[in-house]
Amino acid sequence: MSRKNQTLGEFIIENQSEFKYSSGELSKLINAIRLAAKVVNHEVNKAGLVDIIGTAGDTNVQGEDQQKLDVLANQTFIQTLSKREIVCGIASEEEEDFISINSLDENNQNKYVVLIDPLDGSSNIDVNVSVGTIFSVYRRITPLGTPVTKEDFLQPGRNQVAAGYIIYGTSTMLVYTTGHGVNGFTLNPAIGTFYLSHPNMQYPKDGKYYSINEGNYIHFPKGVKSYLKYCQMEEGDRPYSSRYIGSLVSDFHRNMIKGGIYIYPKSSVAQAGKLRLLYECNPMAFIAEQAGGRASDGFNRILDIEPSELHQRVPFFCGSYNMVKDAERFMAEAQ
Ligand code: P6P
Repeated sequence: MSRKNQTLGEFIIENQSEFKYSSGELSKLINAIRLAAKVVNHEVNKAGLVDIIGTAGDTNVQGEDQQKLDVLANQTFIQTLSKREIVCGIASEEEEDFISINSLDENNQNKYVVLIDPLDGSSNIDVNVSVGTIFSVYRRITPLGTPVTKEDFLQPGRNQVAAGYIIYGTSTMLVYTTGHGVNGFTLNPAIGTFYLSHPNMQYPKDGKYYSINEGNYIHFPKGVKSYLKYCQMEEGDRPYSSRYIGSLVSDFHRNMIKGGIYIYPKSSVAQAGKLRLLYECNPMAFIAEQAGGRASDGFNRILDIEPSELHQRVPFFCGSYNMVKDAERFMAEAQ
């Protein structure tokens, strides 16, 4: 049961019964995410005022310049989650390997692992464009009380028990699912409380926006080129509009509200695309499907991909169900 303007805390309590096999830990986990989101939101919103703009003078495991806020967001989510005796492991875009949280303690009964992209789109921070945090939650598959292993993280996306994102935009929102639909909560910064503003979010089956970096057009596979020409053709309800913010969370969020498709395909310069399966594509795919949308690599359902590496990349087609189906048709025809 959800009521507009319910607080996130009230919503979690009232929907606790939906969390199968959980005696409250998953609720505590979402509450920990909520707290970390408020801390990061505070830092992101004052980034222009203090010396936390710009690079931290280091690169992450991806070889990307770490922004100071990347480091801060990463540390905030890891510390907040670690302190609460809920998770036995965390994997992050900003960390080369996964982090074990007390899992060497044979009495460790913490059954969840979390994978995060602590600040996606962070290269947009210094130009004041929305950025986001993405999280994905699984139940560990190795026995409680034993050390957490990479196997606990390399699960297919269909095993997720929760996933969500925080978008630090014109307003800050927390959008998440536990497998029972998607709900969006907007932060009232004056009192630091998230309120249910978007109950039961639904991806429109069709849309008019396509989000892709057309600067890479010459490197795209034939099927993507054909689909883009279809989007731009004067016919029926087309041409569509191109909207590409360069921030996955922002493009995804707009498309989920207004209808649209986001594509980051493989190309001759990015053989597996750019986005990471475990902490970007899987959580966003879980949310998309829970909202009636669709997510694939152009051919196969994202949530059925069997992971092999922590930071592996996959091509990503995600959004309005019928638009993704159209794109997949062009990809198949080009085979
Ligand atoms: P490009 C941000 O770095 C990100 O991971 C997504 O948030 C965004 O959609 C994409 O990469 C932008 O990549 O190559 O178009 O600049």
